[in-house]
Amino acid sequence: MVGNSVGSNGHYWLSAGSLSVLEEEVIGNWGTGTLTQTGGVNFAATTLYLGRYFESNGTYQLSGTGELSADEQYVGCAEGTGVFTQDGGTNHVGTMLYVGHGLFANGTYDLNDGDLTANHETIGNYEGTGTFTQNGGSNTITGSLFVGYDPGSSGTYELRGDGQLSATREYIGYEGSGTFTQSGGMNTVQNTLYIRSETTDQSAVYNLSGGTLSTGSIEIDAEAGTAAFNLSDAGHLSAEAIYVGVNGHGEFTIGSATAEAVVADRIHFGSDSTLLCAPGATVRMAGASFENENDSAAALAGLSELTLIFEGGEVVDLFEVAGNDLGAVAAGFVGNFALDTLQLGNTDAGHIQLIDAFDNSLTSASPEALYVERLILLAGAFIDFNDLNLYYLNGGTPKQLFLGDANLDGQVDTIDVSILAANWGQHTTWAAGDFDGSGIVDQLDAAILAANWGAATALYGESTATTVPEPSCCVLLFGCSGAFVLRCRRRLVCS
Ligand SMILES: [Ca+2]
Ligand SMILES: [Ca+2]
Ligand SMILES: [Ca+2]
Repeated sequence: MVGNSVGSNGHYWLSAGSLSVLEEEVIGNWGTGTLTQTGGVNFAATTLYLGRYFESNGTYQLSGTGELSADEQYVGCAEGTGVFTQDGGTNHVGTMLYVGHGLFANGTYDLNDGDLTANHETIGNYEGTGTFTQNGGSNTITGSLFVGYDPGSSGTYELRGDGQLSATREYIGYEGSGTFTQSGGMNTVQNTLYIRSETTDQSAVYNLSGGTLSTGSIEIDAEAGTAAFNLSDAGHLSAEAIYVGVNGHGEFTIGSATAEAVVADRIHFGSDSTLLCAPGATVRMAGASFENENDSAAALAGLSELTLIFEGGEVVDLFEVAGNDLGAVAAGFVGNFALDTLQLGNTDAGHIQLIDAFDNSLTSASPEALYVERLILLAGAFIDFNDLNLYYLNGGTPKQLFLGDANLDGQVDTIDVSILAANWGQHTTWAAGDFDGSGIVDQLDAAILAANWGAATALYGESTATTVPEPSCCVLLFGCSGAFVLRCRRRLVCS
């Protein structure tokens, strides 16, 4: 025991050899204690306390080649104050590390270099206040990290520099208040990152402005209070799935165009979700579906600034359409779940199927539609409309997208035929007539064009135009083989 009684002040230096304590090891019991370890081994068989009781102060300074291990560690316990500064060495916690445990307890852990391992870590516990600041080194948690989990507790984790953190699960908030601020380093969550608030006036927030967060799922929900994920600046998010506002209110914000987000399986906006985006905000959908159960276009207003890039290759990603199908009119692009930019293709091809699995626009009875300000179809682009409508602007008047409309002028006509003929047999894109994303312009594309021949964006008030009789050139194109197409192509080229 170092700093045992009230008013006492003790200091223990360990630079070599070993210190072995078979029962509790206490630095600052009722008084003030400091242990400075620059080398050697400190083994506490049961529990290490730093600042154990009322107004006690315990400080541990670990650096160099020092090795510390204890089954449990309390940094600030029961109205005490604990400070752990690790500039090197190894700290191994068998079961649980508590930083700020108990009412009026205050715990601080600064990890600047070296390694920390634990089964679980809780920052702010049992009405205590805990702060963990990681500027470097590694923090490896085989189980869970809790930041402000218990009622009345408050926890803060700051990850900066080149710090490495990993855990199976991470809980930001829950019944207390938790804030995770990452401006650098790497946070790897094997399973799920929970950002959750269950208590009024509490908050659970993850701010990612630099470094990388790599996680399985993220779940953002507040039954009461606030739950929010904020991505900005140089932050990089890589997630299997993101669930926003499924079991309570959840807020997802992309605050800068420079931030990166890649999703591998799905983004799901629940019935009580909010999306805010800065202009240019982008999410790369690497085989991910876009799911939406929200009936408030205003709550997902961020869609109007968002670019979604589908690049899942052969995977066909589902896209929930949510807009009231008003036809190809300007009003459809305002407050109607309209997306700023839909891009198909990037590092790999983009394939999507429109679906209408949820009734998002409650005032409309008809199937819903997708409105996008800007439509970009790169190599391999494929859209299965699934009998649903997609409208776009691309800087001009509202148009409906049809298969076969190579030049994106809102209608399938002889111009599209000539484009297709001019690119026959070529490896090329939608704009050159590859409507099925196969990478080559061939009979299948001609058949698609034929099937949509005469489709045209309806003028306001009209129903969508239907197929009109095919001209002779198209009969040749679609009814026959490539030989006829070539003939037709020559004719088009020469005429
Ligand atoms: Ca829908
Ligand atoms: Ca056209
Ligand atoms: Ca093709």
